[in-house]
Amino acid sequence: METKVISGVHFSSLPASYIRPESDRPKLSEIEEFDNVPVIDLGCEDHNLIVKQIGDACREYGFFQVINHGVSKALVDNILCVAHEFFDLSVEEKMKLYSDDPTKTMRLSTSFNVKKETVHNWRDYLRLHCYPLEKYVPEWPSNPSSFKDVVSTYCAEIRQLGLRLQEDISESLGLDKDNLKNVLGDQGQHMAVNYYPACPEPELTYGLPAHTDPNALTILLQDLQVAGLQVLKDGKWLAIKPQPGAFVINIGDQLQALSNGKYKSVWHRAVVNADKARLSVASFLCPCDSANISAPKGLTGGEDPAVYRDYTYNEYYKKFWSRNLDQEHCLELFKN
Ligand SMILES: O=C(O)CCC(=O)C(=O)O
Repeated sequence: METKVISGVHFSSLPASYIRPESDRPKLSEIEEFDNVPVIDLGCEDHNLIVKQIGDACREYGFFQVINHGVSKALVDNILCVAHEFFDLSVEEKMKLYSDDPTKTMRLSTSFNVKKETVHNWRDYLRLHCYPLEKYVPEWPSNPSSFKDVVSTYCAEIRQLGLRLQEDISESLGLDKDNLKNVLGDQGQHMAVNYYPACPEPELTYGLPAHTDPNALTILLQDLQVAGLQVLKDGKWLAIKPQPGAFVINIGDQLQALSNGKYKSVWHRAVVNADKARLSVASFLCPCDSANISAPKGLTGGEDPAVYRDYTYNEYYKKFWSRNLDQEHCLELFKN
């Protein structure tokens, strides 16, 4: 029972299987807010300025926020609304979609990788493959009835935003704008709709423990009402306050590798709270399985030898899911 969904179930105390050892707790009262998170205005007419700001943010932080990104407020409101409706369904209804098999292209699950982990995380999540839409939308939930329509429109717009950002990131590395996109191939797109119920003892557990994202680029939409995302900066965990109209953009492991370690795939985690459920929608752009991840020539050589060996994304992804989330950075296993 402890490996099944937690949303819609009443808990008066935290079950033992979620309690972290004392040395590995979020220390919520000590966390400061990150008040100079780069916010990049993608509507700015000065393209060179955008590219420079993105390069600075990727080098210094591995993440940034974007505004004026072209995804309408109505669509953002709609996806948050339909996601809340989904998690408000009865446990019986949600359990029809439950699976703990990470190879499934559509599943509702809980925690992170329940078969591998020793301590669970206070999260349920709906994981969807989203590209190409016509292949995957038919298997998505049909309850709530607007789910497929709203989520597929959102996915298409987020994909355009992600590809545009990859062009800017490519330019910021001094590469041709299509360079990274060409290496990444016909990219897959996955979504995790994360739901973190109010937690009876938030000091003792995580929604998601510290991890980096195994893909290329992540676009995160945070519930405006409830904070929970934290990133590691200079050895300190800092809270990212949700900002109206913004997406949080994370550099994933593959962009760290392709940039030859110049850009950082940032460690981040989600914490929970006692009062309110929190929701986030993470969209992941993933290299195609056969993409050969090898830093471009312009970024290696001389004083900058290749930090990582060449590998295919398929090899990396299998390795990532065969491990527990809060182990060492998976990229460490691919170092030269
Ligand atoms: O909920 C969040 O803020 C973080 C989500 C996340 O890191 C993930 O889905 O990989």
